[in-house]
Amino acid sequence: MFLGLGANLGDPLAQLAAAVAGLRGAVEVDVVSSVFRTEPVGFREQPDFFNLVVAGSTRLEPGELLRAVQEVEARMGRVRTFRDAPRRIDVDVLAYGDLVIDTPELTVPHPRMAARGFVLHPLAEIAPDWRHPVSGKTARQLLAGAVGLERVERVGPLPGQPGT
Ligand code: PH2
Ligand code: MG
Ligand code: MG
Repeated sequence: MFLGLGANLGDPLAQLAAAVAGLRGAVEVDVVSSVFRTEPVGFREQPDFFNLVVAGSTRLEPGELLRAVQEVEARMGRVRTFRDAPRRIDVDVLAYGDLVIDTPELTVPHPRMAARGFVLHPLAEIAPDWRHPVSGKTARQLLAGAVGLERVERVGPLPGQPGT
């Protein structure tokens, strides 16, 4: 299972670290990617984001996992205003094994992940051979084939995490 994390308000690196810590319990975190500084996609008049991807496993069903990550967001003071608004923390379920889910609450794999550098760069770093269950393409292939991605710059390991 892969989660995508992002933050662009407050102290993004500290919030990413706090969110990864906050996931433990719900999620067994196996690998944390480097942090990438990324240009905002969608609503562009906002600060750069800091993004990373977590690989892990969980005993929670997908819907339960979604609620667990939303609880982490809420505990960290996420305020929902408008779509793509700046935020202290965002935790998205990117993929859950080979499952393909499309319900009003949750779409897995994340419908826009193959077009987002802020997902593909960290994902290809930690799981280059992971295959998208719908397209059959690996993370490495998705990244190589994506055109017109936003600006993405690797910052380094998340503070407090072993380096990658
Ligand atoms: N998240 C969004 C919209 N746009 N852009 C970047 N660079 N990083 C994000 O995490 C991000 C975004 C909606 O969740
Ligand atoms: Mg998001
Ligand atoms: Mg989200």
